[in-house]
Amino acid sequence: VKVVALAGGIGGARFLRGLRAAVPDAEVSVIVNTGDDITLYGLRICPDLDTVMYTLGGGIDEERGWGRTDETFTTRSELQAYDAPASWFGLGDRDLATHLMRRQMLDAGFPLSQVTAALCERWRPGMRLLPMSDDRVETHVVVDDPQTGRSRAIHFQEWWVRHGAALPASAILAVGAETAAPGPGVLDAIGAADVVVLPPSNPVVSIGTVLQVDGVRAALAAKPVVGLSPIIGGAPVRGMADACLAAVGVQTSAQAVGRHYGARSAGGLLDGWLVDSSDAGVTVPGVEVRAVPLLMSDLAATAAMATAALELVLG
Ligand code: FO1
Repeated sequence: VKVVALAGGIGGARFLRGLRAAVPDAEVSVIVNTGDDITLYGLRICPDLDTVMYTLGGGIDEERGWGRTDETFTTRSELQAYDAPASWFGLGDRDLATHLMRRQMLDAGFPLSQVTAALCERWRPGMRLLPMSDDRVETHVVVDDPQTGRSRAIHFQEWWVRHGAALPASAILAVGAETAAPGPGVLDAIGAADVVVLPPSNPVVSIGTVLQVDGVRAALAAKPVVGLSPIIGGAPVRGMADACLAAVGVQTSAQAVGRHYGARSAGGLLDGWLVDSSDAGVTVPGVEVRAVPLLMSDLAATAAMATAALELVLG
């Protein structure tokens, strides 16, 4: 079976580990959000690509959910001693090696997709990681500045990491998405897929950004699509998806997110929508909804979620 998954960071990465365990023989292509990417100190930081790569490759810090295991932050402390403007962002010493490699390959003229493939030769994630685009797309968040009373747009990472998504957002914009071409292999992978899975990733800044890349949404219209709710009992399982949903006027509930994605038969995306057992009773017109346990508490529980998702649309 050929599976395409769209993915963001931690939630997507953990789900993919379950998917790999559930269907080890499946050919899985992951279209990864690059809207969270940011350039700091001249380095191109790709949090979602790295989170997926490290998680599937056994190199992730399990507790934080991002960055490397056994990480140290000596370089960051040194940067803080210089009062470096971006020292709010925690780039670890081990993680820095990935970024130096990426910088060197990008400088040598390789596109992000090829750089990602090269980095994956070390991590062997067991699936194909495809950046959604080789073109630069950066998510910005429009916030009200209490000092000036004016709105201003800040990079998603500044909003998320520096401000803990606590500044109320009035809009979230994927800058560059309108002209970004899909990355090599992205549309072909969807075209060849038997099923497309939307993992329990952030529906706005992860899945929502991938969907803005030219041709992706249209390609999905021809395929069975199943999604897993990142919202359980009215709250995000992890992360601050509620702040992102509020910015686009969607309630933080499994039902509202399902309806936000919408039924494929009605111009939306979904054929199937998996919600947590505690959200049984959710309805999305035109979509088959099933309630199963959706907490990714361990690999077996996550693999069971992946199996339920595939069964919902493939039978
Ligand atoms: N998240 C944080 O909350 N604080 C950090 O300092 C931080 C650093 C970081 C470095 C590399 C990386 O790949 C991810 C990092 N993240 C950090 C996670 C990331 O900012 C977000 O969780 C994702 O962009 C949202 O999917």
